[in-house]
Amino acid sequence: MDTFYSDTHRLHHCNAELNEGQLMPCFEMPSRADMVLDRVRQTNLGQIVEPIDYGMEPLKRVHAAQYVDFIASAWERWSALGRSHDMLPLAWPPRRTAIRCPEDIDGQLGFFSFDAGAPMNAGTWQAVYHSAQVALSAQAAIAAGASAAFALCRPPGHHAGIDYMGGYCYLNNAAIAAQALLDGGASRVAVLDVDFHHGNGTQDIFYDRPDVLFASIHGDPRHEYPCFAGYADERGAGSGLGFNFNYPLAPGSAWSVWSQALSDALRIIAGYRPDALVVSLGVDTFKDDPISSFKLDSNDYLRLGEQLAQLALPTLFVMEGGYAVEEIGINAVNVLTAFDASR
Ligand code: OKP
Ligand code: ZN
Repeated sequence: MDTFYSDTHRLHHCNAELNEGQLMPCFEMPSRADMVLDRVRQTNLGQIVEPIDYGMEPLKRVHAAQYVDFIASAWERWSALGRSHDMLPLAWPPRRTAIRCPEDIDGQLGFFSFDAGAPMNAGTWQAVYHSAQVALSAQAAIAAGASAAFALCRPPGHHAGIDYMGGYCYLNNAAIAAQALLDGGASRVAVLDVDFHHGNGTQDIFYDRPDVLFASIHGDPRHEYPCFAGYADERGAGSGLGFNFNYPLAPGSAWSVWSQALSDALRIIAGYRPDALVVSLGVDTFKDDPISSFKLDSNDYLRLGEQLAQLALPTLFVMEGGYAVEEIGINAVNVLTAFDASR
């Protein structure tokens, strides 16, 4: 399969994030994408393709226009205040608040985020914009008849909701691509999120809709980030009720447990009869991931690729998390090579 990739991701590189109460260097760093791209080259997975620019419109099909416009112009406003350090939110509205959008940048950063986990620097908007274009371009290959494509997105996207950023995510690349598939004529699209963390943003975007089925296998929110979503009883709302499936698993889960959730999710997806599958491909389920607690090993990703291929659906892989930088390429590309080999 072909890999869609843009060097623009390098422009997004921030200094610090909070982890376990300490400021630490950002785990979500440019070398992550470099390692995956190196592995794509080593394994001859397919061509490496530059994205086409589809503009802002497809981004605003899933995100609120005022949110997209905010992140697009935030750095300019920040630097106009003489600030050249990373941009971070300061405050969020608590329960029982009549939420109004403040006017200054500090207040608006809180208004358009759910945590302080999505810092921005001077190049962040360019990087996130092109990350979404990478997903859209890979999507276009699927729409044009390719059986699979790999969107090597960075930054990731699955924590970004309709009108908020958080957890290293700004624009929801997988959701933008899923919506583009529908806009291109698909009737139903399934999104399977295998990142260690619950895809709360993707869930938010499609929660009340039956045309996108969302399934996520992740660390139990009672113990794991993003802490407030990902419970099994979140099943959708309104006409979307019954089209959202969460598989929260205990910290420390290995392939034996994880693969049972996968089998169930694949059964549900097959029964939905989607026109295409979007896989939010995080490999932070790896045993040596520095911020996660699952115990998959590198060979398990081959099994994952084989099982996904059994669905025999046009499949768009969208890169999400994975912070064991030395192994991120091997693990992510194992899914893709095994997928290609077994269909
Ligand atoms: C983004 B993606 C746990 C800290 C969690 C934020 C993680 C964001 C993950 N000690 N910090 O889903 O890979
Ligand atoms: Zn993750």
